[in-house]
This record gives sequence, C-alpha cells and structure tokens, in this order.
Amino acid sequence: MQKIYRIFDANINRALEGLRVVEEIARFILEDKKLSSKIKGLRGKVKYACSLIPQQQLIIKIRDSKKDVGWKVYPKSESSRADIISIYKANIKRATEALRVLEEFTKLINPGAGRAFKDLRFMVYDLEKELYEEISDYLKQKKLNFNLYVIIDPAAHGKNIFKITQKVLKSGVKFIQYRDKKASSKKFLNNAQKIKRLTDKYKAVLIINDHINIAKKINADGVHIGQEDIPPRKVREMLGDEKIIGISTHSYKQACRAARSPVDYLSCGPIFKTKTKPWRRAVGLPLLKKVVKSVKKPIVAIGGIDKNNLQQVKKTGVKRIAVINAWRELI
Ligand code: 3NM
Repeated sequence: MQKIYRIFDANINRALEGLRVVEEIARFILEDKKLSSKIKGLRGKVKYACSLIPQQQLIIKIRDSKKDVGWKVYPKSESSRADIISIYKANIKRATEALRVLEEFTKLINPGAGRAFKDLRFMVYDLEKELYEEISDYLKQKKLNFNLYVIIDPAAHGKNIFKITQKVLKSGVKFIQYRDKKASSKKFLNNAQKIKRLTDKYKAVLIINDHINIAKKINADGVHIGQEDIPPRKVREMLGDEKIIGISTHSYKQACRAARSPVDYLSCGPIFKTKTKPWRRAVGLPLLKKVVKSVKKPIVAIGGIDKNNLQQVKKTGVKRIAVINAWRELI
C-alpha cells in the first residue's frame, strides 16, 4: 500500500504543478482573467478529488524524495524549452497524465475518487484545446507587430541574398520573407535553410513564399500564399494553428474573402506599379484605405512602395509595409 501512496503523492503534485504553470501563462502572459479563474477552479477541484483518497495522512508520511529513483533523472527534453508554447504543452500533458495515474490507482481503494479524476481529465482536455488556440494566437499577434516587412528575392537582389538578409536583419527588421519563383525545390530548401539560420540569430520571423512543405521542414514561422495557390483552409490543416499564414489580395472582394478565411494577415497590392509584377495594374491608395477601414486582420501594403511615396501610403492608416526593391532606403 505504501508504494501506491507514493504514486498518489507524486501525481497529486504533478497534476497541481502542471496546472499551476498553465495558470501562470493564462494569467501573466495572456492576461486572460476568465481562463485563469477557470484553471484556478480546476486546481480546486483536483484538490477536492484528492481529499476523497482514504488515509490522507499517509500521503505525506510516506514521502521520501531522496529515495525516488526519478529525482536525479533530468532528460535533455526537460532541460530547456524553446518557447512559451513548449512550456505549455509539457505542463498541460503533465496534468492530464497525472490525472490518469490518479484515476487508475484510486480505483484500487475508492472508485468514487477514480470517477472524479476521470471527469477532471476530460475538463483538462477541453482546456488544453482552448488554451492552445489562445496561446498560438497571442504568439502570432506578437510576431505580426511589425512596421516593415522585407521580402528577399533573388530576382531583385541577385546572388547577394544572404548578405542583404544579414544587412536587413542587422538594421532591426523583424519580419522577413524568402521568395523565389524560379528556384528548384532543392535550391529553394537550401537557401531557405541558410536564411532561417540568419533569422534565428536575429530573433526575426521568417515567412516562406509558396513552398508549404519547405516551410514545415525548416520550421519557418509561416507561409505567404497567392490567390491561385492551395486554399487557406487546406494550408491551415497542413501547418496547424501555431504558424502564420499570409495571403496576397488585389481587390476589395479578395480582401473581404481573406478576412473570413483562416489567414493571419493579408497583403493588399500592388499599390503602385512595380517592376516585380509588371503585368499587374496598380490598385491604388483608395482601395488600400477602404480595406484598412473595413478589414480587422493585419494588412500589409505592398507594391512599388519607396521613400518617396511612403508618407502617402501611411496616410491611409496602414501600419505595415512590405518591400522588395526599396529595402535599402527603408531599413
Ligand atoms: N506582391 P516591390 S506586389 C511580391 O500586389 C509582390 O501582391 C505584390 O516588390 C502584390 O516592393 C509585389 O519591389 C512586389 O515593388 C513588391
């Protein structure tokens, strides 16, 4: 019986600690009062379910942390966390796993407590989904908090793409796209990997143009797609909630449709005539103004923007500007 009580002790701590970590994310990072009170309530319910375990006093009495063979085990996966979402995933799992253990072992002595732990486990599963969506969204919005978006494209930048990327990043630009309409998949992957190393070094966001599988492979922050590419819903299915999806729009109708689709930002352009897309007519500032006014999602103005027309563009109320050719004068 002592061994069973050691399992109770370890897993009560694990469930409560996991939930507490998750609660701190909801409270101090997301600043979501409703969610943090919900998690606090769940911790209260876990404590209540634990009180249904008979002979409570045994739980602390048999505690002997020094004899716990798991104490000194510290796997590499636990010694560092890449970001908030990894902390979240590890700790919500810790809570559901511990609740499952408590459910199974309390069945040996009090079936009622087993049932209570099962109900709690399902409540945590619901919380897991809700919070995951909210954290993903929070982190994406933070990444999307930029003014200048520089697109690196060998068609405009020639063989110097890495030097230019480095310069752009060094100047403080935090949002980069790698675009290359001519490269083979192999070459694209190779270049994207090199650019990823640079954006990682400067803690900047990397968006990949078109190549969804390559974006996935190199763990880029997201993708940018065109109107003729795979529909946003499919891209979301392929990449999951954590990744940023951007889409090009060239009319009011397309912008409104993009706003209803699962993308995180939309570009509107070309605002002016541009040599990058000579076949496209300029959509002009009035359209941009209209889109900025009616679409809630982040909007990026693109196409022929340079230091001479920048102020005019900003007057429409748009906060984010993307450039290929004018990178040097705008960084
Ligand atoms: N997309 P520059 S315009 C890549 O309207 C691209 O969707 C556009 O290059 C769109 O800043 C454009 O040199 C070209 O004009 C942007």
